[in-house]
Amino acid sequence: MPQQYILVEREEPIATAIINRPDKLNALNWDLIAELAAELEKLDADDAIGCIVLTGAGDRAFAAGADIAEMSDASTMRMATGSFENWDRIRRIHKPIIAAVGGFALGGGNELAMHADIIIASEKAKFGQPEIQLGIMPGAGGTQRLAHTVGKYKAMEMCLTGDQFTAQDMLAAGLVNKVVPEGQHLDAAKEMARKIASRGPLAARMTKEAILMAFETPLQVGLQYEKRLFAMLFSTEDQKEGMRAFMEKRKAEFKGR
Ligand code: CO8
Repeated sequence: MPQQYILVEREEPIATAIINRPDKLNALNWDLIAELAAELEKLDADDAIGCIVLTGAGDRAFAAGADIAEMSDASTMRMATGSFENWDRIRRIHKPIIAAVGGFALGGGNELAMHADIIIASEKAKFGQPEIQLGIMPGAGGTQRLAHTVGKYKAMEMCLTGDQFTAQDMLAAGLVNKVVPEGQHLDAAKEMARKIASRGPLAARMTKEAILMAFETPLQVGLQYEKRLFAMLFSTEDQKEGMRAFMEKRKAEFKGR
């Protein structure tokens, strides 16, 4: 597929994937999501990249939702089959993803931000699930991830009113990690990405896997899962290097092995 909607900027050991459809407030059409999944998978397989930043082009939007024009005449079967496969590919990315949100993150845009592992927002960012105003409801995980993240009551308010919420609201609700002044969200996300990328890549991958598992399992099962991943890390060179570096009072040099 020729690259059209997603720009990738590499600044090893991090990379930034930019949703590049600013004239439509980065509305997510099917081809765009397919391209995003493909680009993220390439970065996921790239040993030179330790953390991925995901952002939207322009200063108005991360993404203002799924493309309403494209969906308006869609059949039930079109929506039920195929349309979620590429979202699922994004869910399965192993490397940490930081969403840098500078403007609207609405509907599918908010759901995409919730496919990331950390969300950094500009004070101008606006979050919401406006689907109900279109006579539909969230379909790419919004009801579930919001209920897990902000709790039943805020999730109900967001999805039932369709209102927009400020970055400060979402910080208080636990959806956003950090709010920064207008225009600084990308730099702040990159700064955190560089920090994460400087840590052991295998440990980062397993940490992400273990935390996401907390949403899938009862506590005892999750604790067993964590213990296994924890023990597995003792078979890596990175663990030996990390602990040796601590004792030798120097910075560890991780190799992802
Ligand atoms: N889809 C398509 N086009 C859009 C979208 C969108 N979601 N959002 C904005 N645009 C377009 C506008 O049509 C407009 O295009 P044009 O200039 O050609 O007319 C351009 O972007 C600029 O937008 P506005 O002129 O509307 O800008 P405003 O500043 O007046 O308003 C808003 C900004 C408030 C963000 C407004 O654009 C808006 O309400 N957008 C729609 C928000 C929304 O309802 N999002 C939810 C969509 S439904 C959804 O996401 C379901 C997810 C299901 C996922 C599963 C899929 C398989």
